[in-house]
Amino acid sequence: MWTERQQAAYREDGFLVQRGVIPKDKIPELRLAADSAMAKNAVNPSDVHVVREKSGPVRSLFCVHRSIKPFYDLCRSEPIAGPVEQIFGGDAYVFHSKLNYKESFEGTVWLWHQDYGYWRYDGVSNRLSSALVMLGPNTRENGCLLLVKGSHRWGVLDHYSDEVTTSYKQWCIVPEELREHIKDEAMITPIEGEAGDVCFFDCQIVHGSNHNFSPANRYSLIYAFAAIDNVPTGVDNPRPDWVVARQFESIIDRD
Ligand SMILES: O=C(O)CCC(=O)C(=O)O
Repeated sequence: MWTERQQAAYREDGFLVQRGVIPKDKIPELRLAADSAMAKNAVNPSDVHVVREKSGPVRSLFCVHRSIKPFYDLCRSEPIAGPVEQIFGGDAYVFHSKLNYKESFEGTVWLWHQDYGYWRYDGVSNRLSSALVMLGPNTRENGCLLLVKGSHRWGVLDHYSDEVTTSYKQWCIVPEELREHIKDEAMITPIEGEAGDVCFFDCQIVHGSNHNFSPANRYSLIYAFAAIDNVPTGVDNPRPDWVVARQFESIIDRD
């Protein structure tokens, strides 16, 4: 569980990185699950939703918490579910999950955005938060997550839908807004780390990531969590259930 100080840091900065909280002996099992899901999906894309780079390699596997047991168990384990319960002051469910994989030299960018820049159109409030679990080294060279500290307090900035930069249609912050708000490169924090490190971040924090220019594949597993009573409602054309939950099972084990 987080200390008072850690909770205050999360509220102030909009994120908190915890080092080595996933036991080292769990990592091979998680990596194996990731690799076999990607290999399986080359043949049979049935359990999870696959998004590929324009050049072919997997970019993201969505909905990995539902059908892949080690990923289901991980988001219910204390190092993840404990802080999430503290963030919301109560119970939570998985709003969506994804393995964001960046293949060596080919994995492409995530343009600057706030998750709530588009999740707000799913009929939920902003009581949403994500946990990024590193399943291998995340470095500047391989395209680690980049966060703008404190930007979760800027409100929701103007977004537009980008359909050309990568293979994935993404809501991104308009460049004028970025120039107005991010005046100095020092405001950008690269979230580098090792397998087993976890970064929790607020759904309104401004973030993105670069191309993987390195010879190493990057593995980032992201769970987006919602407070248990924050369920999607009142949307005419809901997005598919691989990206917006229709099941609201609690991640907190009360036994
Ligand atoms: O995987 C990354 O590098 C960034 C992912 C991201 O920003 C997102 O999924 O919203």
